[in-house]
Amino acid sequence: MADQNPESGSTEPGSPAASSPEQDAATRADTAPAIADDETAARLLNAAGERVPNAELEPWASELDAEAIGGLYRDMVVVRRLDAEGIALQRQGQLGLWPPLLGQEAAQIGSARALRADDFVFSSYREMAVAWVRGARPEGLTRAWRGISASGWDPFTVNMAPMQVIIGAQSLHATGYALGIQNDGADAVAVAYFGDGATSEGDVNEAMVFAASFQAPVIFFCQNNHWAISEPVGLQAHRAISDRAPGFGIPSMRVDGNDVLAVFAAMRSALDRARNGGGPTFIEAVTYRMGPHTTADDPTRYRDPAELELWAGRDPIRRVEALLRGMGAFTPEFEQQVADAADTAAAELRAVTIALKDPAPLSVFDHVYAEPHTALEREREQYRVYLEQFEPPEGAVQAADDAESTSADNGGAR
Ligand SMILES: Cc1ncc(C[n+]2csc(CCOP(=O)(O)OP(=O)(O)O)c2C)c(N)n1
Repeated sequence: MADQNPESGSTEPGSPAASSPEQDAATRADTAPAIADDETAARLLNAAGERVPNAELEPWASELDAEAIGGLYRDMVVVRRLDAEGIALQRQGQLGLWPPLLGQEAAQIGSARALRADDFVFSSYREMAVAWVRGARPEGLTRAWRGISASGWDPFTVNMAPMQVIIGAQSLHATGYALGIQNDGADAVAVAYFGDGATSEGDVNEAMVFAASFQAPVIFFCQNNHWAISEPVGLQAHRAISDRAPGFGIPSMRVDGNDVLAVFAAMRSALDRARNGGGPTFIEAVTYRMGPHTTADDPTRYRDPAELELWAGRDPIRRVEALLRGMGAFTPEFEQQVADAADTAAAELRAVTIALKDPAPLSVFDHVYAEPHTALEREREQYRVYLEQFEPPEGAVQAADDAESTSADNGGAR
C-alpha cells in the first residue's frame, strides 16, 4: 500500500526499488480512478462559510450557537498552532518525528467535541487535536515523539488509549472495548479513528464484522485525507470509502470533513444511535492532508500542486471565520483572545518539551511484561554491560535520578 515507513522515512524492505517515486506516482495516476472529491459529502457549511441546509444533519447541530461555534473555531486555531510548533520542534532536533494534522482540524475537533467524557477513544498517530480535546496536556503531545515514553498521557485519565502506529489495529481494540461497555450495560461509546489507507487493512474489516455481529456501541471514524503516505485514495477505493460499511451491515455517512459543524452533527447522530442500542456507525470525513505524511516525508515527490491548491480553498478554519463574521461574532477582541490562546499553548508546548528529561536507558525494559521474565532480565543485564563501555553523557546522573518518576508516569498508563 505505502512505500515508506513513518518512523524512518526509508523505503520498506520488499517494496519495488527499480522505479523512482515520480515514475511510481505517474503509473498510479494512470491506473487509479479519479481522486474522490468532496462533492457528494454532506455539509452544513460550504467553503465560502455559508450555511447550507441538510435535513439529516441539522437537528444534531442545533445546540451550536455563536458561542459554541466560536469555541470550535478557537480549538481549531490552537491545534493548528500546536501542530506548527510540533514541526518546528522536530526541525530543531527536539523531536524525532512529527505527523502534521494541517487541514484536518475540523474533522478532529468537530468529532472530539461531540464526545462525552466517559466515551473512549482509540486513535492512530495523527489525532493530536483529539488528544488535546480529551485533556492531554502539552507535554503529552510530544513525549512519545521525543522518544522518551510509549504514551503521552494516562489513558484512564483522558479516556483515550495511547496512539497506535500499527495501521488499523486500534479498530479491533475499540470494538473489544465497546463489547465491554455493552456487557456492563453502560451507555458510553468507543470510537476508532483511522485513515483511508487503514480501511484496506484486515484489522479494520475484522473489527467491522465483530461490531456488526454484536451491535457493539462503536463508531468507526475514518479521516479520508486522500493519501496513505504516497498512495492516493483512488487506488484502493474505487467507490466512496463510506460505501464499504453497509456491506458489513453498518450504516455509514459521508460528510465534509472540513466542515466542523457537519462533522460534529454526524458524530452526535452516531453517538445517539450507539447509546440507544443501535450499534455501530461508520463515518467518512472527507478531508485533505495539506502537509507531509510525517516530517520524514516529501509530498512534492508524488503529489500534484494543483490538488493542494484546490484544497487550500476549502480550508476548515477560514470558512468558520467567515460564518462567525456573518453572525457578527468575529470581533477584534475575540480574534485577539484566540490568537493569545494559540500563542500561549504553543509557548507552553515548546517549554515543556525542551524541559523533558531523557529516561535512564535501562528503563526501556520496565514495561515490556507485567511480570519479571528471565530472558528479559538477561537482555537488560547485557545492555547494562554494553552501556558501561561508554562515558556517561552529560546530565546522565540527573536522568537516572529522574528515571523513577519517568517510569512511574509511564506506569500510570497501567
Ligand atoms: C500494519 C502496518 N502496515 C504498514 C505500516 C506503514 N504505514 C505507516 S503510515 C501508513 C499509511 C497510513 O495511511 P492512512 O491510513 O490513510 O492514514 P494517514 O497517515 O493518511 O492519516 C503506512 C502504510 C504500518 N505502520 N502498519
